[in-house]
Amino acid sequence: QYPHLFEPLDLGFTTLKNRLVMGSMHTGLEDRFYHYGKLASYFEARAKGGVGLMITGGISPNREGWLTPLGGTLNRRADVIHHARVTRAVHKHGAKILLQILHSGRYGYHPFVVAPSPIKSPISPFKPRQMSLKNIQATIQDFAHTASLAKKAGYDGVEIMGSEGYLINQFLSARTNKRDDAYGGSLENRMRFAIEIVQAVRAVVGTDFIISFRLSMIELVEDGATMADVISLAQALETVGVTLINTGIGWHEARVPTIVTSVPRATFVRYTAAVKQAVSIPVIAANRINMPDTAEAIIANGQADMVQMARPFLADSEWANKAYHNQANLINTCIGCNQACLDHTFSGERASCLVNPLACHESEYDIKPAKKPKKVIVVGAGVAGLSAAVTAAARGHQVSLYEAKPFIGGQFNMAKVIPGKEEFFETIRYFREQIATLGIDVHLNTAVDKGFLDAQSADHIIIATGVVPREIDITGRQLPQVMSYSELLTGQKVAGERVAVLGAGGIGFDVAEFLVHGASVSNDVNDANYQPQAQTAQAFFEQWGVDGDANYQSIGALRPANPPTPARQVYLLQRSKGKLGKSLNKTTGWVHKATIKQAGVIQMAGVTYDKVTDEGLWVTVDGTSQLLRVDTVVLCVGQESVNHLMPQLGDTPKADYQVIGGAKLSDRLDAKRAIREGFEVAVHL
Ligand code: MDE
Ligand code: FAD
Ligand code: SF4
Repeated sequence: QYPHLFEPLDLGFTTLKNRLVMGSMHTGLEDRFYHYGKLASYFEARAKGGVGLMITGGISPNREGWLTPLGGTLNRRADVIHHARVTRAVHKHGAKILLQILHSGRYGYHPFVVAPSPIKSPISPFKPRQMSLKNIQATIQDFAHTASLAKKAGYDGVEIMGSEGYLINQFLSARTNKRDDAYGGSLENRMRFAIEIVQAVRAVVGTDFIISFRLSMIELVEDGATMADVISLAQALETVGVTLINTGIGWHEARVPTIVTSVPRATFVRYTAAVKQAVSIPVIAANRINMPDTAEAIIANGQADMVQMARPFLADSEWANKAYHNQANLINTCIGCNQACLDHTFSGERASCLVNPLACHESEYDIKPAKKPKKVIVVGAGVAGLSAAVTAAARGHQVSLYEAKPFIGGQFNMAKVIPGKEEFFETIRYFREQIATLGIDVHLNTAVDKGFLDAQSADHIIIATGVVPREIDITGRQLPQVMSYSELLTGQKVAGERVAVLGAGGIGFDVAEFLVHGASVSNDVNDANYQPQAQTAQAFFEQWGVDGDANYQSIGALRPANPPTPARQVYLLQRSKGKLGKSLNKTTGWVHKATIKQAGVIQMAGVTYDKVTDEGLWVTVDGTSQLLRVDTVVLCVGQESVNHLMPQLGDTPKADYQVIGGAKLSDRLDAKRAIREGFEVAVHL
């Protein structure tokens, strides 16, 4: 079904078995050599899963280029042996692998940072030292040295990280390069560092070694490149012997979302397509591509020669094999949440995946078929219960799943109706397909009670009954205009024109976005055939101020933003003092904060909620009582665990009981923990 994706690509001196590239992801395992066994298992799983070409996380050519203190390097012969474990594991399965060489420049989190000019980045506390000419030459040689060691370690090539605002990008851009020597000033001078690195690398690795260059197709920062600049660089790179041009989109400090879930699928491919027109070497498209239909269309339409996906291969190591065997419906789709991957990377934790807790822990869980299949009952088909049920059934246990509602998915059914979170639907689809494939015995519309469970002859009972919205004791709660987030997001109640949202955690922000967007909940929202409607690329460009012309002449591809007119006036309130949104996730929180700011949401902190009357909501702020004239109040004030099915002290249960997900603990609940707990309980049955 995906003929273009699985057509080999002949590079002259070597052939890639298909058009799928697993993009570079810093997992945290590459920084310590005692983790290279785990790193090899992680790559091997994806090579076995059918990916043609893989790229390692960024490895610095020297100490100055570290992302974090004592980051991974490949600059001593002694390092080669560790890297060779990775390349051997990948080659066993016919895949190829490139080492990414990444010098962080001013993005490094350590005191040795350097840059073309001594200008601090807005997202790093360290001011860089300006590189001297001698330092530049030495750094070029360090790239070449690392590339030569990469060849010795068995890599099929290297990728030179020239995008995302790292050192090479800092040289390329007038934003960060204020030099007046041969490496600054004109475009030709700013390109010199990149070109000399490629030349030096090519000189040491010979002609039969892949050099991929990750090129910033759009920078999305002030003083950034135009498409004409990008094409000039692409053509110069081709001339000096680059084999593949890979796509980078935006700098880390850009204030336009580039990979989060609310970015519509394949939005940025048009820019890669423009570069492809201008060069004759293969180009790779990237960013928010997560399913085979999208990937196939990119190649079939001639927009790129290969498609890079990074997080989708974390989410499902068998992605490529499933696509090849026409089983796209069984793919565990990356939902673009960043919660267990990029958020972990930016906070120094090992990466994993929200929908696949096995990712980057392949050698630490022993998922074997059960020696003696057991009878397992799972109560609750939210993501915790689904994860437990599917993992247990995959191991050969006999699983019965009971769900009170007429559909599976629990709270994910509310998440998926938030504008920009449509991908959450894919997780429900994945579990639905797994249930069918594994033959799990599902009982919908079945709220079980203690008596029912006591009467069963199960070995294990897993309680995954989740959470319900917390109530607060406020005068006026019984009024029809006061509703829980659950009543709003399931369509039981509809908001008016002026709305106060009480509580500014993740759900409060989501609800505020739902309200300003004017989203509604359709009748077919829980049908198996429901198809969520994501934002169009055009609307996304308007909202965030991006020049959608593939041959853009706007500097950095930025234009004045034109966000949509909000559908309602919304107040977002929190009881604690300080800025709203502190609990939001690291790499996505700023997108939510920016969205509600664009929509004119009035944010108030340090608020006491007094009462709701027909006039509106009475609050006290800084000791002063005031009336917010709203016609609707939505409560997003936390959640309570539903755990009454667990045995109490004095009970003598016949089965072994376990509790997971929201039912276990509602405090700081997220799907990452819920899915992991479901997985872990089932692995150990
Ligand atoms: P923050 O709280 O968002 O910002 C801090 C303050 O700075 C202000 N700010 C700015 N002001 C002016 N102009 C700007 N451009 C600008 N940018 C930020 C903010 O407003 C804020 O001020 P305040 O509002 O509080 O007054 O920043 P943070 O420091 O908490 O974190 C920032 C992040 C790095 C998380 C971030 O910005 C990130 O979310 N950006 C998007 C990243 C992204 O999605 N990139 C694309 C894909 S990732 C990729 O391709 C490569 C990833 C490299 C990884 S892995 C390497 C490869 O293998 C490297 C991991 C590095 C570990 C150290
Ligand atoms: P639930 O989802 O609550 O599922 C419990 C299930 O058990 C329900 O289907 C319920 O009907 C069933 N049940 C209860 N009692 C019984 C019974 N007696 N018999 C049978 N069945 C029963 N998390 C993230 O990580 N990232 C996000 O971006 C995110 N966004 C969210 C946005 C919104 C709007 C909401 C509401 C939640 C969001 N979450 C997010 C939270 C995430 O959805 C929850 O963490 C997760 O769903 C909890 O899973 P669970 O299985 O423990 O519980
Ligand atoms: Fe994708 Fe979220 Fe998994 Fe990261 S954690 S790979 S974004 S699903």
